[in-house]
Amino acid sequence: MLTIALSKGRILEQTLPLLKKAGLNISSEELGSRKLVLNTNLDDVKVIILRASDVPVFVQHGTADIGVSGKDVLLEHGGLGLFELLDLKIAKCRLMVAARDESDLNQSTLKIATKYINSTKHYFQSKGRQVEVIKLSGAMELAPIVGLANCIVDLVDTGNTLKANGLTALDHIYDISSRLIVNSASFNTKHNEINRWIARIEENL
Ligand code: PRT
Ligand code: MG
Repeated sequence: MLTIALSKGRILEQTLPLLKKAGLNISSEELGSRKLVLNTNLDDVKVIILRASDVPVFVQHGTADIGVSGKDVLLEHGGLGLFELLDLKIAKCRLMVAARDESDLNQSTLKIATKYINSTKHYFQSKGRQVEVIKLSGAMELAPIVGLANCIVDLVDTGNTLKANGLTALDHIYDISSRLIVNSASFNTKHNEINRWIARIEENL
């Protein structure tokens, strides 16, 4: 039995075509249901649907053998107990620093609102900057507007969300794409099966 963890949203949407090309299908009835454990065309493969940030947690603990996670999520998770084996080059975006304008960054101690605590601390430490990081789980764009923070660190794709909230992307931290991750114990015990899937996915990327 092989369990694959995916998150609902763009990762599910963009991973399904890759799995299909590799020979794994999920029926539209399964996808349209509210089930969190989905059957596939293969008796020995199932797919579980999780919150994006929980995918590496399930893979770390071996509840899922394989998962697909954004590099943003993996940088926060830390990668314990799992291997990152393939860049699927889907769900691409950039992790950026954004503020109303450049002058908002001229603070001796910069207040930053983000859900990406580790990446943010690491980036500003490497720049030798003193920061206070405020952890939020969403609607980061609001923080500079209401004076909770001087700037934010968030994912940017088209830039429309920043623009709609009067913010500008100022510094680029990391190029993000989704990665195929594998539980390190599963990679040993199910080596042939997992390698076969990885090869099939890779040749269709
Ligand atoms: O459960 P949760 O809500 O936390 O996650 P989710 O439901 O969004 O999960 P899912 O499966 O959709 O995947 C999220 C992953 O997609 C992230 O971890 C990234 O790796 C990747 N990704 C790629 C993005 C974006 N692009 C993106 N633009 N995730 C989020 N956004 C958000 C961003 O946070 C901002 O609010 O979109 C907004 C910006 O978009 P633009 O186009 O206006 O710039
Ligand atoms: Mg979402």
